[in-house]
Amino acid sequence: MFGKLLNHTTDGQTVTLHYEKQTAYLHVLTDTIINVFVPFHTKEHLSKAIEGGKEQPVSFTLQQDQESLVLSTPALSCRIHDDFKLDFHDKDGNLLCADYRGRRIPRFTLQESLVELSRKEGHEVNLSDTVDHPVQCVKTLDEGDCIYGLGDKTGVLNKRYYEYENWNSDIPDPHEDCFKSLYKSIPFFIILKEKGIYGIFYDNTFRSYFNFGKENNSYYSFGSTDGNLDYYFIGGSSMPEILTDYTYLTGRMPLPQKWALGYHQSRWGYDSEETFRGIAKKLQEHRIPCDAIHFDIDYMERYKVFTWDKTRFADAKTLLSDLKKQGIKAVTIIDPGVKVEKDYPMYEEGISNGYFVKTPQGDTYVNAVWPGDAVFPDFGRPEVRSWWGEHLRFYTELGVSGVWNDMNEPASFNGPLPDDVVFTDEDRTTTHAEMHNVYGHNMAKATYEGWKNLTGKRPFVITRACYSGSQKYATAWTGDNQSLWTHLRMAIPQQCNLGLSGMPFIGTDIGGFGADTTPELMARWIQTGCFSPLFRNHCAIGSMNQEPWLFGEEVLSIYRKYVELRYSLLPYFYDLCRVCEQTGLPVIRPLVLHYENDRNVRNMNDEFLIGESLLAAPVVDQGVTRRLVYLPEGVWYDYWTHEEYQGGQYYPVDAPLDVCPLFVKAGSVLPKAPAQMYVGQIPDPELILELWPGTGSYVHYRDNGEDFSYRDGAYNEYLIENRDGQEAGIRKLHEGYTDYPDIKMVYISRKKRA
Ligand code: MIG
Repeated sequence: MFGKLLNHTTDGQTVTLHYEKQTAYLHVLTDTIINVFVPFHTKEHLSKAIEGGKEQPVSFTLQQDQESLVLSTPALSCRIHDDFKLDFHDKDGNLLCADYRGRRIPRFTLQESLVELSRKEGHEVNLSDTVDHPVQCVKTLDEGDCIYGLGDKTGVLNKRYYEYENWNSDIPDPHEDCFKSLYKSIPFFIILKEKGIYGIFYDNTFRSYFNFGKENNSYYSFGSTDGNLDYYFIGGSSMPEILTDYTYLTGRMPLPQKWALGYHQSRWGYDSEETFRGIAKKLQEHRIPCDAIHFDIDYMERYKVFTWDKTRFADAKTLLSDLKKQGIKAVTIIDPGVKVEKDYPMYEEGISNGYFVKTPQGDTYVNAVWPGDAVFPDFGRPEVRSWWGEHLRFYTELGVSGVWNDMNEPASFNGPLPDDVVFTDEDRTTTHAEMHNVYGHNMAKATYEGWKNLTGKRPFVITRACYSGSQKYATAWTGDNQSLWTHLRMAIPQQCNLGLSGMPFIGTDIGGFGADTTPELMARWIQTGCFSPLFRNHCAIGSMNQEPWLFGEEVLSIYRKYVELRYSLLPYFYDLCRVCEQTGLPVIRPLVLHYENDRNVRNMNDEFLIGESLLAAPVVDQGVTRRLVYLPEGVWYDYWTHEEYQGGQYYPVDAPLDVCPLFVKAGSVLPKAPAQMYVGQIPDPELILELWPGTGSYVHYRDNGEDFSYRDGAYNEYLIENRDGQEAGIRKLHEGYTDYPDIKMVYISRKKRA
C-alpha cells in the first residue's frame, strides 16, 4: 500500500518519509513518545483529546543500516522499513512492537455446508473472514502478551482475545461481557509483554475497531472507517510510566472539590419537593453521611433542559438551600437534546443563531429524546460551548452544585443520527461520523468551562459519553447497569480499565440501575462501591427503590459502616486525586499496575488496589462468606483485625455479610478524618494519621478543597515517615495554607494470624 521508502527529510523532530505511494510522518515528542501519522483524511492532526503542543526537546538520531532506517531516542528505537512497516524496540533492544507482515488468517472458520445448516436453525454465523478497514494497522502479538485499557468496555480485565468497537452507544439491554461497545470511546491500550511494555493511543474519532488477537493469536489490529492513521507509540519501562505519558498527552483530572468525594444519593423518579425533603430527612434519621442528592430528568418541566417544574417544585431555590443546611448539595441532570418548542428560549436562541447540527441540506436536524422532538447543539463549535456554558447560570443561581450530563453519545429515540448530519470541529465543517465519539466530550468541556467561569470553583461534572481526554472535564459513571451479581462482578475490571485509560474519577450505580436489588446484593455492592471515587447509589424509575433503609436493620448498618469507612478515608481519597493530577495514576487500580511482573495478577478480576496502600477483595457472588484472597509480594495487614500476612500467595479469608476483606500494605500511612455527616460539617477537622507496621513514607496534601487557589501555591504538603509503625517524623514539603488544628497519631500494632 505504501511501496518502497524512497527518501526522507527531517524538520526539527519530525521525520517525513516519502514512500512510492504515500507520505508518512514520525514525530518525536519525548524520549518515550513517538507519533505515527499518515494523513489519509486531513493534512493536520485533528486531535480533540490533546490540547496544546506536547513536543519536548529530544536528542534523537536517524541512521541508515543495511536493513532499515533507524530512529533512536534515549529510550526507544524505531526501525522503518518499506511499506511503512515499523518495529519498535526498547533501549535494551527488546522488540516491543512490530508491524505484522504475514498473511492474515482467521482462527475460526467453518465449512460452507455447516454454515448453511446453522443458519437454517436460526443461528447467526459470522463467517470469520478478515475484515479490512480503510484506516488500519496490524501488529504482532507474542504468546504471553496481555492487553489493558480501552475505557469502559465490558468483560474481563485483560482484553486479549476479544474484539471491540468504538462507537459511543446507549444500549438498553443488560450489559454483557460480549458487548463490543458501550458509552465511551477511549482508543488507548497497554500491552504488557513477557519482556517490556508499551501503550498505543490511536487518536481517531471515527467508528473504530480493535481486534486483540481474536482473529488470530499472532497479531492484533486497530482501524477505522475513515480519518487519519494517527497513533502515539508510548514505550516506558513500567505500566505507571506508560499511564503518566498517556495522560501527559491527553490531560489529567483536575482536583475535584472535596465534597464530590462524599456519598451521593440518587434515583430516577425523585420527582417532587416532598420526595427530596423526605430523602434528606431519612438520611439524617438513619445517620447515613451524604454530600449530594441528584435531580434526574423529573425536575424539569416536560424534560426541557434549563427549566424547573413549578408545579412539583414550588420553590426550587428554597429547597436547595434547605438541603444545603444539612450539607446536601444538588446535582442536576442536563441532557443535550433541546425540545423543539416555540417560545422556549433555549430552542429559539439556538435556532436563530444556527447552533444546532444540521442535515446535509442545511435544515436543523431533528430527532427525539425525552422531551419528544429535539435538536442537538453543535458542541464542537466554541461559540456553542460558551452559549451553553453561559446558560448554566440558570442552575448556579438556584444553588445547584454540580451537573450530570446524560444521553450525550448522543442517544436518540428515532433511530441513530445518520452519519452525514453536519457537525463542526472548532471551525471546520464535518459530519456526525467524525464527531459522534466526541459529542459527550465536547459537551462535558462546555459544561466544565461554563461552570468554572460562573463559579470560580472546581466544577463537578459527570458525563456518560467520553473520548480520550474527557478526564480533564468530567467524572464518569458506567451507565445503566442492572441489579445483577454479574454486574457487581463486572464493575471491578470495568473501573480498573477506565483507570488504566486515564479516567480516574469513576463509579458504577451502586445497587444497580435497572432490575431489582436484594438485601444481600445491596450489602455487597456498598462494600465495593465505597471505594469508587464517584460514590453514588442510583436506580431506574420502575425498578424497586434502593435507599439504604429499605433492606432491614442488618443491611442498613452494613451500609452505614461502609459509608462511614469512606468518610474516614476521605483524606486518603483526596490525596489520591492529587496524585492523579500529577501523574495520571487512577484511584482504583488493578493489581497489575503495581505488580506487573507477578503473573498471578495479570488476569485478576475480583481484587483491586485503592492507591498503593489498600487492597480490597470484595465478595461479588451470592451466598459467599469466605473467599480466596491473593496478596502480592510484601507484607500485608488485615484492615479490620490487624493480622499479618506474607504476600505472594493466596489465603482463604472469612467474609461474612458485613465484611469486605481489606488489606493494608506494610509501612503505610493512612490519613483519616473524624466522623462527619458531610464534608465540612466540622469546619476544620483534625487529621488522623494511622501508622501501620513496616517502614515507609507518605505525602499528604491539604488545601481548601474548593477553588483553584492551590494552583497559586495555597496548599500544604506533608512528608510523613513511618518507622515500623512506631515513630514518625512529619516534615512540610510545601507550605502555602493553614495548618491542621491538630494531628493525631494512631499506631497500629501487628497481630499474629489466628
Ligand atoms: O433513557 O434520566 O443512564 O442514569 O437515570 C434513560 C434518566 C435516561 C439514562 C441514565 C440514567 C438516568 C436515565 N437516563
